[in-house]
Order: sequence, then structure tokens, then C-alpha cells
Amino acid sequence: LSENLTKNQLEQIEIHLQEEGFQNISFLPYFEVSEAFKHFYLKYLSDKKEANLIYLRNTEAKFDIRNIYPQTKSIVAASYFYLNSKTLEALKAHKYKIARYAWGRDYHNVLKKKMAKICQKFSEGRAVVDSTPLPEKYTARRANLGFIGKNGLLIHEHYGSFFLLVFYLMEKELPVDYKQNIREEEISPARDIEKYCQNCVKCVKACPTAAIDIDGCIEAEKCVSYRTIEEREELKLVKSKKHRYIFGCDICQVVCPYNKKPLFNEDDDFYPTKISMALAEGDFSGLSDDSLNGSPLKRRKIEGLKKNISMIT
Ligand code: B12
Ligand code: SF4
Ligand code: SF4
Repeated sequence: LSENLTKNQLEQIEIHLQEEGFQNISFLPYFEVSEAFKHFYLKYLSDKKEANLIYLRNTEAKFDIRNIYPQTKSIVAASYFYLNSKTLEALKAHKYKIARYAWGRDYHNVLKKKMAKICQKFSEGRAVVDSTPLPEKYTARRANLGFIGKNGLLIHEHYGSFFLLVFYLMEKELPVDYKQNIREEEISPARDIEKYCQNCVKCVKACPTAAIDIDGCIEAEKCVSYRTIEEREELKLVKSKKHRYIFGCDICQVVCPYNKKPLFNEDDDFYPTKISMALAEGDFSGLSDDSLNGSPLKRRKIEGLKKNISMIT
């Protein structure tokens, strides 16, 4: 028998998550993705925009959260802003650039722990950050955490887009009279783009590899983020404007007007480490793959990072 959470418990979750540094906390009842989303997503796949990210083709899991965690009755959605003063200093000081989220500790572990620590007190469940098929931007859009921009990212009208999405799939229902204020018919990337991006094409123009298609989807194979983090095979050459990114890419966010006054969060988990700073200088001395333990850079390994540098120099 499923037990409902109370309004007071939701308030408690929100307060505690805020204390842990989360922003824009929201609750959703379990839902099935809409036909409109399925259509959107299937078109993305038929346009082959997912490149070699084979796991994105698992639509069964993508379309139903219960295929990820069958006991899901409701969802906590929250954003975690990661921009901080030390990372900006490091970006200025070093030869090469690393995406702003990746200078410190691996956010998967850090944020899952932070989320679970709070939510577990109220319901059994599972913390989710990035590495499951959950369509996170769609879920967060339904939770009203931001809008979808031409660059394909979820953007908060006032705080910008330098945040990660974090979820907790709960085994308890929301209060019976809980009202969710988003109507699916009222959201879609096309509508968001029309309302919030309007005629702006800053990200489209600034993207070094022309990866942005202005419909809110990007072509993974062209994206520098994909090429510097995910690529496992030889990729076809793409024309690229000069850039200094050796892991990830923030260009389409840096130029976005919604990031003019981004929200800072001085969380030392996201502060640059000695190792990320050495790598941003192209200094590999004494480093092995093991030195990357606990860092998002581990995903690319030392050889991959060297290759990334060789591609831009
Ligand atoms: C695969 C992946 C990538 C790939 C492909 C990127 C892509 N745009 O699809 C690569 C490696 C290139 C990548 C790069 C980056 N990524 Co990434 N990535 C993912 C991952 C694992 C899956 C994304 C996916 O399924 N894409 C396919 C698209 C079609 O589906 P989607 O994500 O659900 O998004 C679309 C739909 O939801 C639709 N939509 C939304 N609402 C609605 C409503 C209706 C009615 C309809 C019809 C459609 C619709 O619009 C969205 C945009 O196209 C997610 C985590 C996750 N599990 O979701 C993180 C995620 C999207 N990545 C994230 C980040 C931070 C990045 C980078 C900024 C990292 C960096 N600095 O280098 C870059 C940004 C590149 C860019 N401009 O998008 C964050 C985004 C946070 C945010 N503010 O939006 C996520 C959510 C991870 C997280 N937990 O925080 N990523
Ligand atoms: S992350 Fe970089 S390469 Fe990818 S779409 Fe944005 S600007 Fe283009
Ligand atoms: S740069 Fe302009 S077009 Fe691109 S996401 Fe931001 S507001 Fe939209």
C-alpha cells in the first residue's frame, strides 16, 4: 500500500535541499511521457543526432521512468548551480579550457549523495544525476525548472544555465491535493524558443562547429563536448572555429544573454583541483589515469586528454 507524503514533508524536503545548495526545487507525480515528447525524441533519433551514444536509442527506458525504477510514485527535481569564483580565475589563468562543471570533484557522486541524504529521510527511492535514461531536461521542464533554449539546454530565466539537474525517484505519492502547475500542452522547445530566445542567435553563431540546429536539439557528433568527452572512435572531420576547450564546452552558454548575471555557488566540491589545473596547463608530468579518480576528467583518461590537446594545437 502506498503512503502519501504530507505538505509539511514536502516543505521540509525543500528547506533541507536548499540548505544543501540546491535551487528551484519542485515535485512531480509519476508521469508517462507525452505523445508529443515521443514524437520529438523519435525525430531526434531518426535525424541521427545522437551519434554513437547508443544508450540514447533505448526508447523503452527513455519513455517510462518506471523502467528505470519501477517503484517510482513521485519525483523530486532540483537544479544545482556550480559556477564559482575559483573556476573563473582558473579559466583565465590557464592555457586550455575545461568546462565549468568539470574542474572539481565528479558531480555524479557529490550530487547524488547530497540529494539522497535529504530525501531518504522521507521516502525510499533513488537519486538520479545524468547517468540513467531519464529524459532529464523534459522532466525538469515539466517541473518548471527553466525553459529550453536554442542551444538545447534548460535555462532559468533569472539565474542562467550553469546548473546540473538532480532528481530523486520516490516510492511515496505526493499529497492528494497537490497541484502541479504545468500543463504539458503549454510547453515545447518550439514555444520556449519563440517566447524566450526570440530572434537571438548568439549561441548558434558562436558554436565553433555549427552543432546547433535552432530547434533545441544539437548534433552530438559535431559538438565539442561530445568530441572531447564521449568520442570513442575516429570521427569525421568537422570545420571548427578556434577554441581552447580540452574537456567539454561552454561556449553556447557563455554567450547566452540569460547568463549575463549567472548564479554563483561557492561550493568547494566544484573548485579546481591541482590536477585539473595542471591539465589545463598541458602538464601531464607524474599523472596517470588513477590520478583522475574522483574527477569528471576520468571519463576521458590521460591518453584522451592528450589527444584533445593535440586536436586544438
Ligand atoms: C547525451 C547527453 C549529452 C550529449 C548530447 C547532448 C544533447 N543535447 O542531447 C553531449 C555529450 C553532446 C552532451 C553535452 C553537454 N551536456 Co549533456 N547530457 C546528455 C544526457 C545524458 C542525455 C541527453 C539526451 O537524452 N539528449 C537527447 C535529447 C533530444 O533529449 P533531452 O535531453 O530530453 O532534451 C530534449 C527534450 O527534452 C525536449 N523537450 C523538453 N521539454 C519538452 C516538452 C515537450 C512537450 C516536447 C515535445 C519536447 C521537450 O527538448 C530538449 C532539448 O532538445 C543528459 C542527462 C539525461 N539523462 O537526460 C545530459 C545533460 C543534458 N547534459 C548536461 C550538460 C551540463 C551538458 C554540457 C553543458 C556539458 C559541457 N559543459 O560540456 C554540454 C552541452 C551541450 C549542449 N549544448 O547541449 C546537463 C544539462 C543541464 C541544463 N542546464 O540543461 C544534463 C541534463 C545532465 C545533468 N544531469 O545535469 N550531453
Ligand atoms: S557545447 Fe560547444 S560545440 Fe556543443 S553546441 Fe554548445 S557551443 Fe557548440
Ligand atoms: S544564446 Fe540566445 S538563442 Fe541561444 S539559448 Fe541563449 S537566448 Fe536562446
